[in-house]
Amino acid sequence: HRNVIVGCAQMGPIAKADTRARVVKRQVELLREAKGRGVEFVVFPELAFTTFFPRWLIEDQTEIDFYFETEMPGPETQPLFEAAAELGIGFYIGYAELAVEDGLRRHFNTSIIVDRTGAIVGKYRKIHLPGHAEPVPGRDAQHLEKRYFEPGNLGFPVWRTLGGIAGMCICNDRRWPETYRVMALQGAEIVFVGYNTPDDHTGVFDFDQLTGFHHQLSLQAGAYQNATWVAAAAKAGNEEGSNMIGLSMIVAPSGQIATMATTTGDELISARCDLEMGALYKRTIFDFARHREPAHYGLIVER
Ligand code: ING
Repeated sequence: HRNVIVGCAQMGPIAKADTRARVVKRQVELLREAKGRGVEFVVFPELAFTTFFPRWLIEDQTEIDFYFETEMPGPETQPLFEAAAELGIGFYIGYAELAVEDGLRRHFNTSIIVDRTGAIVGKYRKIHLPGHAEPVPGRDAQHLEKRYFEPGNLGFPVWRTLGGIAGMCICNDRRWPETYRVMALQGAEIVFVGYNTPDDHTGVFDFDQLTGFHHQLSLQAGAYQNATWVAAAAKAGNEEGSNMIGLSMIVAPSGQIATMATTTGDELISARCDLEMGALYKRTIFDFARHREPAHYGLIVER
């Protein structure tokens, strides 16, 4: 057994007016609760320092860039890293990244893994951006991630940490089987994911009423079909008039739900994750080397 106590720090709404300092205070509270429960690693949501701003059409680039971090940690986010290191807890957190590369200002929807000493172990940039680049007429809430972010350029890496192999992704990525498979082919034993999932994505009720089901289905299928743990943390609740689902959860390689949030506010869930659990699945039903036939899968990468 290689047991790790993992927590998901679900966060309730972050208002447009909320300062990063106030948000970080809530995150530190969740870390302290995690310490009390013996948690060794905490998953925070996607875009965890600000409100989910892609719900709005924002024309002024300066106003857009207000939601981005130019350094990580920066002065306002450093207290989170300090508290985590003081408590000896590692964490995943998502944020809007403004990176200057080759003189170009580049905007990514990013997540990082930070170890228990406060050092950044790895970075991921969201590859599957949902929604649109232009506002959809007639919608009060938009979904403009394709307007504000570029697709990630770092692939789906995995890292040795927590005594095992961990990967990460962000929100919409969790709906695409390729996401988990690419990490599982690299040996991932646990995948961390943060999300902001409004319950009116299409405005078609028969679709939107299944938002929670589709969220659970995506995580449980991804975990089982790739024999990996999945630990997912929501930014939830009614945020600036937009209702976002909670249902943060930790899913075992069996596809079973080990624990699930029962509120749509700040809530810590935790579970003992045996990173060895996937091994039996990978020796039997999902022994990739013995059972997969990549020669027949070409269409997946050709189109
Ligand atoms: N949000 C949502 C997600 O993929 C969405 C978009 C909402 C898709 C509801 C389908 C249904 O979970 C982000 N940020 O990707």
